[in-house]
Amino acid sequence: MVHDDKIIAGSAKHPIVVLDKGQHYKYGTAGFRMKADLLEGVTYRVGLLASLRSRKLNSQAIGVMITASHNPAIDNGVKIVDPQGDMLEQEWERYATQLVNAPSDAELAKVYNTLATDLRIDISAPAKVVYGRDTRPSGHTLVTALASALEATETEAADFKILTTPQLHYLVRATNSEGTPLAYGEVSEAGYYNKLSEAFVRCMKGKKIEGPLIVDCANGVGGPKLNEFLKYIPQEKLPFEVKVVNDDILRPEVLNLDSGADFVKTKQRAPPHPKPQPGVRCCSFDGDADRLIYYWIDPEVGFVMLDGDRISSLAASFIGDLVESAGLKEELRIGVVQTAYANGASTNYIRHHLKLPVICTPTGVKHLHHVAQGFDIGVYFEANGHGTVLFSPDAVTAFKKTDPQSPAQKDALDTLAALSDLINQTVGDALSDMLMVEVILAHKAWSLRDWSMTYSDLPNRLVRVEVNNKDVFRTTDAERRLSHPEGCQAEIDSEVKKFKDARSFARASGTENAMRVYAEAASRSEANELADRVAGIVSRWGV
Ligand code: 16G
Ligand code: MG
Repeated sequence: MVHDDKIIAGSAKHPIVVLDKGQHYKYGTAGFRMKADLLEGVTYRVGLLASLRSRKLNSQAIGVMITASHNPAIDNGVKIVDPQGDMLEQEWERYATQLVNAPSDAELAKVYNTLATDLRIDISAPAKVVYGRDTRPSGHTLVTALASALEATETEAADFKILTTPQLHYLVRATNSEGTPLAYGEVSEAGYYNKLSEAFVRCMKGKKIEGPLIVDCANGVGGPKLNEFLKYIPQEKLPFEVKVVNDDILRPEVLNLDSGADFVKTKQRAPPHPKPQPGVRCCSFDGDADRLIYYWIDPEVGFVMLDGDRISSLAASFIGDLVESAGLKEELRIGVVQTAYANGASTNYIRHHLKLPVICTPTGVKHLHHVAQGFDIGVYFEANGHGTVLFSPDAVTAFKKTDPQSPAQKDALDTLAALSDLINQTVGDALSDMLMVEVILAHKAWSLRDWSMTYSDLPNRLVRVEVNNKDVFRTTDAERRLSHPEGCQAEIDSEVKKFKDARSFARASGTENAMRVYAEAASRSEANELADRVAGIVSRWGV
């Protein structure tokens, strides 16, 4: 077939590492992610798939991002981004897995051709792939392998070099919408900064906010990108000082080390360096800047964290009020999407206080994103700080076309329109989310303490349980219950009943070989006790 010889020759230059018997590569929730030295051949093959996907979708540009997010520096990862900037369609994860596991160069060409035939893809049609990578040194080799696959398949390539993950998602959407009425923004990194800074200034409306903001960038790609972004905001329009810390990208070994959103969320404490001053507003990005967590050191109670659930309820409350002031409450449906990990207190607050519908989905951004698209305004966040707010085309039109009857209504409509430009519409974006939070705090004249007072989190605990075979565990009801092994859930239920305001669930991790158990209850000791008991049940059933 058309590309066979070139594909085979390229694959020989970027060979796949054959895994031990019984093991295979799998396109998971975060694409392929593992030790970087296993990824050269994988990335080459992902390039082949991206070219097929572009050809399948009328030659629209497909994105490829090379990053391992919050993982240690020796890891890397590669994932595919669909034309609108969302995650690869689930059906295609299977094809990625098939292509990557082809045992030889010749087999690879065969799988490629079979996919092209079965999916009715015209492999002589034009194809385009845009790509970027984070700051990991291994990214060089992987980008070379990717470029080689694009060359072998005669695919037009746009290398955007070092980027945050959400910037790459932005660029994919911007590329495909260029010149259309739905143009998303200029197709360049500068275009991304221009869009955000302009929208931020429109949202802020000259409002002030007390005190500096410390941003921990996990020594990842977010550091240089945030520093770059700050140059785009006129000094007098930035109503607070931003201090960027942990932005050392020259020493790869410090990437995600004792810093970043994942560290803060899982360890439930502030990064040790630089030591945060009591009372100062702080936030952390993760290694590829698609997660955000806020926190501060309270002089009385110590560390206080404001995670994805808090950002979600803050955004839902602010946007809900604006929609009401804009006179669009009857017209636009607002909803919040969470996973089973969302603290029960946040779900209660959103349902009963904000009076907004809440939908629970399985873990993984693609699930939340998809459900959020069903609303006119869909707020979705995972507790770990990944999330965004999606505005439907109808909502954006209503913000722009509604004729205001009062200055207050005009003000609300303008702020909503500006927010829809500020908030990344493709994927969770730490930089854009941080600007959104700052806008909301400025409008409400809130400190982090004010924000934290909206509700009290239920004490909770998350444990990781090693089992022999996590595949025997299957979930239902958005991962809140186990359907298999039969009988296991009944045991969990009978433990949960013994505790006040308690909830617990177990699910197999999608990113490592382990089970995760979450428990929450009225007191810390009860949450701990319940988590231990459920972990015990899971470990007995997992042998
Ligand atoms: C991936 C997901 C993240 C999820 C995490 C759960 C994306 C882009 N990332 O990192 O959303 O929270 O997996 O990990 O979807 P787990 O399955 O190991 O608990
Ligand atoms: Mg990340």
